[in-house]
Amino acid sequence: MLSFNWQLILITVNLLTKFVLSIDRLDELMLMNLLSKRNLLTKKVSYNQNQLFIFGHINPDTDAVVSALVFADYLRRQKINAKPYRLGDLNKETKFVLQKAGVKPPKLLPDDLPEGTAVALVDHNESQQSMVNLTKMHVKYVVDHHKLGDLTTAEPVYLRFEPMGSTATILTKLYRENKIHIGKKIATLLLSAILSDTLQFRSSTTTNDDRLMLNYLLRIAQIVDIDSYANEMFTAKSDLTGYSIEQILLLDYKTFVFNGQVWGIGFAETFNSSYILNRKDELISTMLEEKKKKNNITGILFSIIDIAKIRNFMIIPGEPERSVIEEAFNVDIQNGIADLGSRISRKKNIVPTLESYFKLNN
Ligand SMILES: [Mn+2]
Repeated sequence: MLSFNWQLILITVNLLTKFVLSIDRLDELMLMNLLSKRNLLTKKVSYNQNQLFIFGHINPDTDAVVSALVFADYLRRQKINAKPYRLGDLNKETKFVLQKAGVKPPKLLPDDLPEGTAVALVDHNESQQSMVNLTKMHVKYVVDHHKLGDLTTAEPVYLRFEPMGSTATILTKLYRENKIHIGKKIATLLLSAILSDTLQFRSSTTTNDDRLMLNYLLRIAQIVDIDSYANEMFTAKSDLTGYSIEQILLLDYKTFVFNGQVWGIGFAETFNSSYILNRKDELISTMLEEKKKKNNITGILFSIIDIAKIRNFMIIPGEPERSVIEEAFNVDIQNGIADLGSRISRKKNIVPTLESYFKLNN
């Protein structure tokens, strides 16, 4: 009834406006204002505003998506009205994992969350890598394994940070510490995210806890051949057919602030490094375009991680990237490629080195 009355009132207001307009050339701005107010009143909200919104970083990877799904489960089991979301399209590895676990992907985060909405961040904490209006939200929880960034809160907050190989490892520990049962679906999700983030323990970010939690989860998930399961995951991730070069650049792309400069660093972890290396020239022009498009970016880098060889080939589009990478990592750059050897972790081998380089060259 109420909404029907509102409709009537709005239609009347609208007609009146048109009448007034016809006799008095009412300012166009005022009409626009009225129309936009009508939109606000009649727009249906597709979510419960009293719930907690949980999400991982933009350009989500398997750990970001899984952590949102699993942390929502963990909180719901404690009667907290939590719901998982994602901040972008799923990559092919994540699609494979969700299918294996028999879990539906989380929905895209609505872009009209009102100020003060309760949110939980998983697998990230820097505003650069989060939803657009993060600073206007009420951050209630953060579970993460990255360096601490620019996060500040107005109220006390639940924080769980540990330098583990994946956020999924920390979440597994949370379940176990609180004696919450982990079922087969959740176990499959968690172990896949551990494998994904550590590249099945090839990455130097791997800790003993990652191995312990993975072994614990394997029994629940009843996965017998972990090597072939990991290979299937990485093969799915390596399949870049159907993506444009721009999509490949942005598939696993994060921006960081060094000394007030924004730097973008894309990653592609793949069994098939030659596929991307062969398209280096296209990639470089796309990187330069991206830099022009987002005019606040000082430098842009793209690493091709060969999962089998454990090797990082970084594509250098020009200056200032060339001199920064040469000096920071003490490497030679040939044909626009810096061979960074076994430094395959962005968070452990690339970002900290750049951070200290910029600190010294302030
Ligand atoms: Mn992660």
